[in-house]
Amino acid sequence: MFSKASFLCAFAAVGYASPIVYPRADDPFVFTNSNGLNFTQMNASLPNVTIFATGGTIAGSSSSSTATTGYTAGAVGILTLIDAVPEILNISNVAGIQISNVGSEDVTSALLLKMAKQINEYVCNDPTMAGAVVTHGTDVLEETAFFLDATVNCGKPVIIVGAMRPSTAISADGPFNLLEAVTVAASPSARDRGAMVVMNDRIVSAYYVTKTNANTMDTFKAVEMGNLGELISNTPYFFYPPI
Ligand code: DAS
Repeated sequence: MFSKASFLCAFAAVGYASPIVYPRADDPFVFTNSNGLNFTQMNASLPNVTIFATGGTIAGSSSSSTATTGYTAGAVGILTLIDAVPEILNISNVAGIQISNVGSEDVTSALLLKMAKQINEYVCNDPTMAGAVVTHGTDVLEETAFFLDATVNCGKPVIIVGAMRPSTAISADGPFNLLEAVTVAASPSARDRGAMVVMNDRIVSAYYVTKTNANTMDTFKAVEMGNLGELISNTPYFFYPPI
């Protein structure tokens, strides 16, 4: 594990073009950092992001590709979510932590505290980490986002993301949402803005965000100035500077 990492670091250090590695076949991890987080690649020229997976529809599964209700939430693991979006590895080195795999109706206070504690420990306190992504069920996503906004003690982006269609649906929104979430978490322009919800091309303040519709993909909205920006072709554009 470390030998591959050393190889990649040495490769980068001598100034070759940055290696992009897709270690899909037998060994999904190429690098373990000092906190014990396993990364699916380590490209020295890219920022590092940790994805905390908690479950929800983004990790949901159904026997029907057209079912957007009645599926099992929290059925698919974090590595499968990452594997579905190899484009993530052009943006960031990602480490995945499976913190739970439940529908968000089963997110407890203990689980919330665990999320905040781990994000503070593994992301805020680690100078090599750019930001955090939390994959989450949408039903209480805004409550978790608000909680993390209040309890994560650093200016690094904390992005909460979910999906309205399970991973098995035609045009599942989870993979693109996850790519956008990692992109914002890795972006310096996202610093010092508190926690944010990134879904359906929108970047929304955790303080203001609300789920407005039980079924549609454009459900997360905000009043007043809570709509912070949007992504176009996976590039984040913020409407205002951070304050
Ligand atoms: N039951 C929902 C949840 O986990 C499904 C979803 O993610 O939208 O919140």
